[in-house]
Amino acid sequence: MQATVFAPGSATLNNARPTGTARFDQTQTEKATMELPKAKSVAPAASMAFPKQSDGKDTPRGHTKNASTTGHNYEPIIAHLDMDCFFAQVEQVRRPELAGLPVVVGADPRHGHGRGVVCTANYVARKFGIKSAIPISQAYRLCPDAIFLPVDYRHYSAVSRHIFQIASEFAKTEKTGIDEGYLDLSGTDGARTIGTFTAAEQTARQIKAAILDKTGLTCSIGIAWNKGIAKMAAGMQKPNGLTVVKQHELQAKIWPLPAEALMGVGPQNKIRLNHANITTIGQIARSKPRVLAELLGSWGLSLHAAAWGHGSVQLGGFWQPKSISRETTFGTDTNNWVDLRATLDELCNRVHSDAIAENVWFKTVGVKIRFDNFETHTRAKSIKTTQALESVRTVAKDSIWPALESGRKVRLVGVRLSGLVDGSGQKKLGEFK
Ligand code: DCP
Ligand code: MG
Repeated sequence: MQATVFAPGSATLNNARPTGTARFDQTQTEKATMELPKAKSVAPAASMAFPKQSDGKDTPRGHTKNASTTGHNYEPIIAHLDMDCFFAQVEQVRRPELAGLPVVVGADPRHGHGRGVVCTANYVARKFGIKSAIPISQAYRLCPDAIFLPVDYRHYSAVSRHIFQIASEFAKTEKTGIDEGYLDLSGTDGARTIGTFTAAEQTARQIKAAILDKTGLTCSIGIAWNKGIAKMAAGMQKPNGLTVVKQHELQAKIWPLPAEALMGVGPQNKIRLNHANITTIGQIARSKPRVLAELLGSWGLSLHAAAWGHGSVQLGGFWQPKSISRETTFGTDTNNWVDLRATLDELCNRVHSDAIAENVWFKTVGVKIRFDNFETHTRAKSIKTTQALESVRTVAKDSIWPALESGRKVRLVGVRLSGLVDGSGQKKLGEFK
């Protein structure tokens, strides 16, 4: 089988968002990005659930052995839901003929010479070593026979909204990303008392079944006593998993995991911890808080608490992206103003469509330009909060023009909308300051 690249003519692609001029698709790679709000801190906060400790000496300094400080008379039970290989799976649903084939969603590989990255790959493609964020050219080398598809962010957003609408019929939800969020499966004081892990597991099964029934998509759900542990649990049995971790299983199921599996341990912290011979969550838990503080500052103390199973149980409001951006890498670096202008207009159209799809208004329009030597400039301008395409185009053009005057060759241009305001219930311009 030859590599199939953006295969035309299928019902699927008819549903896809318009991809602009033929030239754009054939010669350029595009990346759509949504910046998520920062992950909530795992530091001990007003609302915490404390695990039961097996003995007093294991209780970390400064923490009590009380079950809950939420003020409710039930134990918090939190689930984390994460869709399986989300973009790829959505594509497979609308193109059933892809079943069983390796599918990669991301930039155009252009027979191994494409210049963007992989957004995601289905589990068949992952067996070849393809994963999110690797260069598309590398993905092509790993599996030239894979089906490579462009990103249809608008469609994935619509499916995402549908999924959380379904989930919210069962429980309070907090969407934290396009394909993930938390559910509160705790007991309630009212008629719909749940309250046990067994009941929570049943509800999670019903949610998984409803999502599958209504969208054809599978997800993985983790259930635990706080958000951080629930998120780890969700990742333990992917795809289509349902994993319950109870307080008494902290040491058996969570402590053996690598340090970086703990929310808040990023690449830098991982390196620092590894240098101190701390490689597992259990080793973080067993480390002296003073040692962690010396290594990572006050964040070390937060990680120590998290490793002992302390974490937030409070669900926040609805997820809203902080910014929406689109950028294009030219197939060949160019200083042709007509090409640059056409691409910029196309990016404005797309980023604007994304904002409409997300139902957000925006206050700031930014542009990004990368020259052939990788020198990168960004510029942003704030305007009156709006949803107008014309404003995006005008500000983008005015902002990028000074950088183009030099006549230097350009590798990449991008447009970004930020200062986003939820549009639901806010129909009149005058309502925005
Ligand atoms: N995504 C992206 N670029 C990345 C990572 C992710 O565009 N570097 C997009 C594509 C994913 C979606 O976000 O489908 C959700 O991200 P996840 O990390 O949840 O990854 P998947 O859902 O694809 O796979 P998994 O089954 O591991 O959750
Ligand atoms: Mg996912």
